[in-house]
Amino acid sequence: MENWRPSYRLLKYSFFDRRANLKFLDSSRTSTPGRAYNFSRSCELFQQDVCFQRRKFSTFLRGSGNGVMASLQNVDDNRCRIGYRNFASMASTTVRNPSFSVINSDDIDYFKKILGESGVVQDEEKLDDANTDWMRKQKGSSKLMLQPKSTQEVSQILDYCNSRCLAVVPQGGNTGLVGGSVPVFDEVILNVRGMNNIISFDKASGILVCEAGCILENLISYLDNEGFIMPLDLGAKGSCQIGGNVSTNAGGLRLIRYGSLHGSVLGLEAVLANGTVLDMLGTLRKDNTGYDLKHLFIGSEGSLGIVTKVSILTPPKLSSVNLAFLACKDYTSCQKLLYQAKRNLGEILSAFEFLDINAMDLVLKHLDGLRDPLPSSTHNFYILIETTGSMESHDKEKLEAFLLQVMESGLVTDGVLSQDINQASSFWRIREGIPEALMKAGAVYKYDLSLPPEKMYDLVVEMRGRLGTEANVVAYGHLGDGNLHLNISAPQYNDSILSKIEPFVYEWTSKQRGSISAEHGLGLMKANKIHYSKSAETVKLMASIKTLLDPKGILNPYKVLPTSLLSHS
Ligand code: FAD
Ligand code: 2HG
Ligand code: ZN
Repeated sequence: MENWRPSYRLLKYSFFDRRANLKFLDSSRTSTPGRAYNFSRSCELFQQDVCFQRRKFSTFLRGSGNGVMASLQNVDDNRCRIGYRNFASMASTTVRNPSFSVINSDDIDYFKKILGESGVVQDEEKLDDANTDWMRKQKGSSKLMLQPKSTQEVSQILDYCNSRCLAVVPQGGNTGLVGGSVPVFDEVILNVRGMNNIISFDKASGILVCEAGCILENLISYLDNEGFIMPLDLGAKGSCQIGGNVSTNAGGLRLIRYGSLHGSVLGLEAVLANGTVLDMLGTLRKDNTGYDLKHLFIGSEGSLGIVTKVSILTPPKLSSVNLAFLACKDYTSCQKLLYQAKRNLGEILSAFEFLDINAMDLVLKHLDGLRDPLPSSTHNFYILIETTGSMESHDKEKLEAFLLQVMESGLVTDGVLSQDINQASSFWRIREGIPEALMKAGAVYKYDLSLPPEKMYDLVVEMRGRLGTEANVVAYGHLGDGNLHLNISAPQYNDSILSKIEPFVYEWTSKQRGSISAEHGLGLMKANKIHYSKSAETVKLMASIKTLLDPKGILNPYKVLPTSLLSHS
């Protein structure tokens, strides 16, 4: 108990407090609710960092001859071969589907006719951004981005692309981490960012209906004013779109409390490859009339249709939020702590995140303005526990009793309770800043695994043994959901490191009947790895569904499924 700091008063960051604080931090934004009370400011810094990072990376990687970018070689007019160095899980070679047409001036004229000049983007700088993924591992060579403003326009675009056999990449905020949101070759980029209206919000039921291009953080702000929250929250909230979230079935920091989007999304509207609009935009909690087809579009990463509208159940905003930053000496203690937290905190537990010492060191080294919340000694593991409830005294009593118990039993060796909004924000920044810190550290091999929690850290230890001093193995993630983010950081990408990681990491995961993609999807990077987590029969059925809905394969080609299984390949 000696390390515990009783002087820290429990955090009571009511939503009023957060708004007030926000004004103080950034008067241009009036509300950024939920845990993300100060994200407006950090988000702006973050965006600048990313831009800077992009410039830095492109110079470094492209110029070094050691780059991860694809090099496109013309084979003939219609056929190109993309030659990837086999870095970080990408298909070693992907061949452009020769049945796809190449965009011509008649196509551009047609798109301008239906979308107007502003909906047809050919500007090089904008295209360069849209062609490059967040991790700067994939780069396409699209010459065209379309920005429709209505479902009807999306339908017209797809009808036309299908008849012309033009391949299309749906893109949202382009924050995906598996290379799914950018073209592989010259696919047309379709971004629904112009479709960003809230259609309705019913305060009685908490059901929000909105267009797919709404930025997640804007929805969070809107709902905060109405006394509600979004059931999902993630570090990329300032850029990602709800359509992208639904299409990836994004998990994030609240899944432990509110479940996956398969539960919260009540309905959606999607446009199929041939332009057919599927109206499945129900707002009912219960509807067992036939197959629930909306689920096909949740998590199919733009390979079956473009999501244009979403209906989502949002939980009420609760006034009492507490955040504890705790240290554990070993991984077994982290697991036991989770077990106890689920039992003792019960319905008020709203996040249970973990990071190991390597993740903590990386964040403190690469992100400005962050301090170790538990500086008195070093710790092997850190846990963030958030509680959210409706009665402050009750929540406080519960949390204090829980913390006393886990300190006394030795499960937790040190800890602080956030005492104000800024402190809570800096705790979250440590956890949410890890992907950004990894990008700053150099090359990163990223794995997003679902594993039995009791086995999870064995993989990390084995990986360290395999890699020795060649790379830094960093582990963190959504422990409460059994989701490990295993990141391997090195000064540069190289084949020796990769050969020690793969296929070992996939085989290990498969042996545990785990998933090789817990929440980020398969995209381009893992399309050919699906068999590690799904049976041959299941993958075959997926391929039949893809062929049924998109017979020419124009939607997000080369992604999600092995191309060899698709009849149009
Ligand atoms: P994009 O990246 O643009 O696209 C992702 C995929 O969806 C692509 O395959 C694309 O083709 C498809 N798509 C996009 N919009 C549509 C549409 N309207 N219709 C059909 N298909 C579409 N993910 C998590 O699950 N949990 C996290 O905690 C998390 N944290 C992150 C933190 C950081 C810092 C970053 C950079 C990423 C994080 N991600 C996380 C990954 C990413 O943010 C999510 O996958 C997010 O849902 C992607 O949304 P987006 O709008 O950026 O989509
Ligand atoms: C997170 O939880 C994201 O921070 C990103 O899902 C994970 O960078 C990663 O591996
Ligand atoms: Zn995550």
